[in-house]
Amino acid sequence: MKVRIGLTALALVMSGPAFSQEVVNVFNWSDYIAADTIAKFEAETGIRVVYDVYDSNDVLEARLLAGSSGYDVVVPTSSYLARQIPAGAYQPLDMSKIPNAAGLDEKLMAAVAAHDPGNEHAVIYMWGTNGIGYNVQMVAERLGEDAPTDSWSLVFDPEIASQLADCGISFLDSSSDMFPVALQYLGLDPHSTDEADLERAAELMESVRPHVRYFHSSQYISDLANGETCVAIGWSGDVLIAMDRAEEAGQGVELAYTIPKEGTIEWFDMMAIPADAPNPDNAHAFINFILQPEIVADITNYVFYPNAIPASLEYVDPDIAQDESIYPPEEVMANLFPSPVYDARTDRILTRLWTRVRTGQ
Ligand code: N2P
Repeated sequence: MKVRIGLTALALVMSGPAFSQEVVNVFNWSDYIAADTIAKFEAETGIRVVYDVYDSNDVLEARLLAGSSGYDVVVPTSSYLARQIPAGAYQPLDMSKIPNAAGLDEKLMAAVAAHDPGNEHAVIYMWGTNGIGYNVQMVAERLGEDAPTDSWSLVFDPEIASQLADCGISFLDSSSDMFPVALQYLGLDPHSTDEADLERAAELMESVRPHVRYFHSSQYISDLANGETCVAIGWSGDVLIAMDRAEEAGQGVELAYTIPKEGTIEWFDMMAIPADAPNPDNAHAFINFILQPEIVADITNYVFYPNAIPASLEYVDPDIAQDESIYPPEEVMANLFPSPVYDARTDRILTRLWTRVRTGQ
């Protein structure tokens, strides 16, 4: 108890005006950090954290490429990082200032080296999958026991989606998350940049568009939890956060997360430092702090995404460590594919098609 009071007092003193010059500006995904991570960092280092959130790689990218974002640490998905590095968006990390990076899983870091050659610019923050979150009871009431909750057809087959429209379907508002899974469902290459393929994926999504209540990439957490919607294409941990909130509310909302059998995206979100970060030293300190096994385990326990520090598993809640929707088993992993890297031409096609899908015209 004494220690806790001591730290809080220290944090108060250090965040006071006398120390206000030491700052780190962090731009991270919403619902993506433990409740006490920032306070712990501030108490330990005396560096004040200015924390801002987004729910879209496209929003982050627009800020970064406009320059002078003012951010010191950002968390792009590795497939976006891949095209942002050659655009000069990031500085190489000084690994001598991130000794805890030695604890990163070598296999996972080797996998993301496909997007960041030599792992020079970024380290893994959390990773996860795209899948379907659904309300067990509402879906069963409408589709019976045969509801294809293990398949993308739940949301991409108009016959099925139309029966769920009244309880509310939501899609991620992210073309780079939606096109690959739509292509995969169609049996096409999920990484295809062929305009005809992308057109087919758009037509598929347009065919269910009348049954989709909204497109949003974070709103579905509370809506699923409250029973306001019944099905969401979403990110693994976010659906599990909804599940956790539903349980806590005790209103009898039972949710589940499914990784569709056709396969899905496995993505990695990366901590990186913008080229023009105003406080690069503090950025390195923040990244190093996060990579401590106990700290990163706290985050995993709070947001239900796996991290890439194997030594953290000892501190991860056993229910989470054994949850196959968080840590997919081998046979499911074999069905996952990395998020695609889109070039500027494909990006333009996707933006145009996505506007058409979203607006339904
Ligand atoms: C965090 C969602 C991040 C997942 N709430 C998308 N990369």
